[in-house]
Amino acid sequence: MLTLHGFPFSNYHNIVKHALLYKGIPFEEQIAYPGSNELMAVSPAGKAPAMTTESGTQLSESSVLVEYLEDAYPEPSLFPAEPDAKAQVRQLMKISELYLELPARRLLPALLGNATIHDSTLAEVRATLDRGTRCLIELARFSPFVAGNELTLADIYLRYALSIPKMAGPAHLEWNVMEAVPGLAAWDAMMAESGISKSIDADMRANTADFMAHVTGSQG
Ligand SMILES: N[C@@H](CCC(=O)N[C@@H](CS)C(=O)NCC(=O)O)C(=O)O
Repeated sequence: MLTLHGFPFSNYHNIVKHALLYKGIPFEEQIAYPGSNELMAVSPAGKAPAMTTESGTQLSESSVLVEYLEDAYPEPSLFPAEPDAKAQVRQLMKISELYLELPARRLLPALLGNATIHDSTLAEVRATLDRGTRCLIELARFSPFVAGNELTLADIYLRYALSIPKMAGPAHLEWNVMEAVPGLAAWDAMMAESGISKSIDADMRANTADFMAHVTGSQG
């Protein structure tokens, strides 16, 4: 059986877990935290998530993992068949990661601990988030899904890419992504209603204490 290595508090882990659950692929979830020997053994960069395929191949990087799932388990598909539409979904996935998730992630030390973030960093983060926001306003359709009338990987990527901006914006930037993009809040509420989202969110909440203990332990 396929194994997903990582931890349920991780938004990147949850991108892959959501795709696995949507496709109905049987998998085992192996809890492994960054910095642990378990994760280093399967992920050369030591990042979550990683995957051991049914044939025993070890892979990492969430976008690689979800593309692998599409290739190995094509139905139900999370991409449109038509090449231009498929590229537009990939474009939204990339934008979600590069211009929303990654800049906001720079504020994690302040969100998870009590680190002070320099004003110049806050300004850089905000500038990149504004870029991501402009992209979403231009590209996201919310009709009702991000790329049209079918759920795609663009929805799954955006849902979990927004986890940190949703917290970091109001807490550190006097900015709220949910208000900045018309249609985003209603789409987010719709996404949260799915059974898969609810089970992932419940697993995430259940993992919070263990993850925080791991973070505190590895810092102390
Ligand atoms: N580009 C990676 C990012 C994964 C990532 O940053 N995962 C976090 C957990 S949410 C992690 O493992 N952080 C530990 C580290 O950066 O050392 C992916 O798409 O899988």
